[in-house]
Amino acid sequence: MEISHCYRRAFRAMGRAKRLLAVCHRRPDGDALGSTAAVLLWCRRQGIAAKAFCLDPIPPSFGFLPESERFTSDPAVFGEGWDTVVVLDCGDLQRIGHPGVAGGFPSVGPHQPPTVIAVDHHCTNDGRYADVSVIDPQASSTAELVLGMFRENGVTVDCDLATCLLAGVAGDTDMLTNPAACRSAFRMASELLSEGADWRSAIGLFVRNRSIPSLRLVGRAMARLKVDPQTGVASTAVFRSDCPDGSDFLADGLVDAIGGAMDAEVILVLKERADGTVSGSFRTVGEADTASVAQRLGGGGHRKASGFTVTGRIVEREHGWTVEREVAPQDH
Ligand SMILES: [Mn+2]
Repeated sequence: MEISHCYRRAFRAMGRAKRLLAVCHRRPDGDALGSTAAVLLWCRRQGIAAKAFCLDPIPPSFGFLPESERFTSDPAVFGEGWDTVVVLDCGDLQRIGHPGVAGGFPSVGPHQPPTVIAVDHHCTNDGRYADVSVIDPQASSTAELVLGMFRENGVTVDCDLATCLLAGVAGDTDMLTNPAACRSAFRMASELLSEGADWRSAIGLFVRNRSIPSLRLVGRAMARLKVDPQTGVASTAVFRSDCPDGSDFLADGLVDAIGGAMDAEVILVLKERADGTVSGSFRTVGEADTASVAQRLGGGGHRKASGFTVTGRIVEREHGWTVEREVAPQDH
């Protein structure tokens, strides 16, 4: 289906909403938060009652985003009778991180499931969880698709909306430097800047965003880098003992900090997480399709940037760090 047709269908469905819940993935990034905040802003203008759900609280550095006060991390919000749910930047419903909605969203009345709209650019998204979807893996960011939908339907992009969408495209393209930074991303950033986007907030966020403890952690992780001469995979690991405050936040974005390595085909960062799982993040500027590897491990993402979470432990080998998965005991 042509993308402009998807834009019109999704926008019509949003326009019919009386109560709209916008949902993005857990461990949110600029794209998840920016595109979700943009939908909330539009709802406010239309007089549609709206909230947003993100399982993890918005990091303080994103506090500049308009509408951030309308985000909640309380799953009870799903029970508040939404006729429309817009799922943003989620390849599948598991990415939301709340098991209660992994199979779908609660009905408004006894026989009235909400209309589910997906807006996403993950190549692993088959759109099956949505009634209406705008999915384009060629798009730099979900924010680019939200902007496309607004433009197609004549929505005026003011400076607040532009700030949200700039945070999205800047986040997913590492400020227009990574392989997702296609021509349309540059064009979009330029348009948003001329609409008055607050670029100091939206871009400053990605350059001056590490505390001293976080920099120390990055240093330790970089010192552990190992490169496999056969595959060109450079890998490293972060352990719980590296996170003195016990949170996962210090290691956020580490894979992008290492992504500048010019002598590695693929970067892999493994992290022991506070909940006992191990997560992995891949980046590449080469031809490798990291999404398919991540998908085999139950994750997903893009060809050049993807991730997964498994139960297991991190193991050091001669040429790299790997994860040894724990096999669940069989039921008898
Ligand atoms: Mn994204």
